[in-house]
Amino acid sequence: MEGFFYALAAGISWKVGFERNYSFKTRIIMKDQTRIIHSIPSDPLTGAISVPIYQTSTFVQEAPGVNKGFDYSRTNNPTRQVLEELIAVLEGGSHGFAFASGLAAIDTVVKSVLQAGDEILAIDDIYGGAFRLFSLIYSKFGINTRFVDTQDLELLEKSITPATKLIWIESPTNPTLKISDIKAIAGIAHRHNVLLGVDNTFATPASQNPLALGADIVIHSATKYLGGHSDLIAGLVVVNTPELAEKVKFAQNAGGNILAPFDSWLVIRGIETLSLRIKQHSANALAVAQFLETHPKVKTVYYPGLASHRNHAVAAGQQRHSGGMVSFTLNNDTLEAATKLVTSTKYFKLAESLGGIKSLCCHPATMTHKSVPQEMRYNSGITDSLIRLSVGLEDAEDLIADLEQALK
Ligand code: P1T
Repeated sequence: MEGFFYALAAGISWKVGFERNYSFKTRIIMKDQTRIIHSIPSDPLTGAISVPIYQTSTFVQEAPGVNKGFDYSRTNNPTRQVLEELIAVLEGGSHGFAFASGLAAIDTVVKSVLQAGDEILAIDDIYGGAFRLFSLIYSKFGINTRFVDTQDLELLEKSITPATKLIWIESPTNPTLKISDIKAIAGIAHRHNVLLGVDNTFATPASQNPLALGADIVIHSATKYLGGHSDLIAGLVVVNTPELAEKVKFAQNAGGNILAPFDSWLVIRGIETLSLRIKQHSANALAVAQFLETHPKVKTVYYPGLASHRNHAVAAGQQRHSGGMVSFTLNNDTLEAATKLVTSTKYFKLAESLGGIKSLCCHPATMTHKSVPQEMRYNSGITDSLIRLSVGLEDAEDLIADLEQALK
């Protein structure tokens, strides 16, 4: 994918003395992988090609308030700053922020922009942990959430009330891969003076840039594709106005849910290969989805790259790759049949999480989405036999053979 890009404007702001310098914006054209790799700066002090890990809690000051741009690592840390500037560049936003987990990122956004009496309108098919946070925690503080199918734009607009201050979507969703029209929803949100937040975890910035489609806030569980190797927990937020950035920065520092220097470094390293991995995850997932679609024991396959997907055209319009996640149900729509399958695969390891090199499978009804009430689960398509695959980077033929033997 070729795109315009403001040359390293944020990416190499990490200069001697760590001053921020956004003054040299040059509009050049780069392809995705070049853009990603060269948004990661080498160390201006030593020339180290790998970003140094500043494993320090505090920074020596010359006099009170006179420092090199850093005073305490909760407030800011040079390694975390590189990651924050990097994700801002990749998402085309003005400011990025790194957190201890994806849920910490969502939590900080909500605390930044909402207050008691406000309401969130969230997509009905949503990661179980986000559902739990929205419905069981914020309700204690006077912030209510209603869940609607945001694929239906008319329904979404009708559901907005004067209290609605934030529309929250995932696209694709976890786990039934629903696709919402981000541009259209941004239009609706802004007509009603509501912010739009997009959880871009499944698509990643290598495939989709919600801010360019009109969203106000993007979050990531960087635990997944950005980290890419199933070896860390992290979350990221990107906004594109100084006003929102100030609010998120304040809440990040006040709440202290920050990402540690070593984990920031791991995410940076993961991002180096993001574009390459997303291409291969997508190619493998398409092959797996096409195989499942023709299998007699499979009832429905959910994958945005299939022409049979309800919003295949919308996905093609806003994503550059279809992604590595595939979900499917069985004709024998029972917990027993699903359990048998997810315990019979050899390469698809049964585990929560997704987005790593190794393929994973998961049974949302009893694992990641256990906290979603059964009726809501059924309504959003999470039936008893729904199985979610995080298609990894093994050879697609082996993954298909693995599913074939497990389906037997
Ligand atoms: O696990 P954490 O880094 O806190 O991220 C939470 C989160 C947020 N958004 C989406 C779309 C997610 O999928 C997740 C985490 N999901 C899993 C752990 C899972 O297996 O689905």
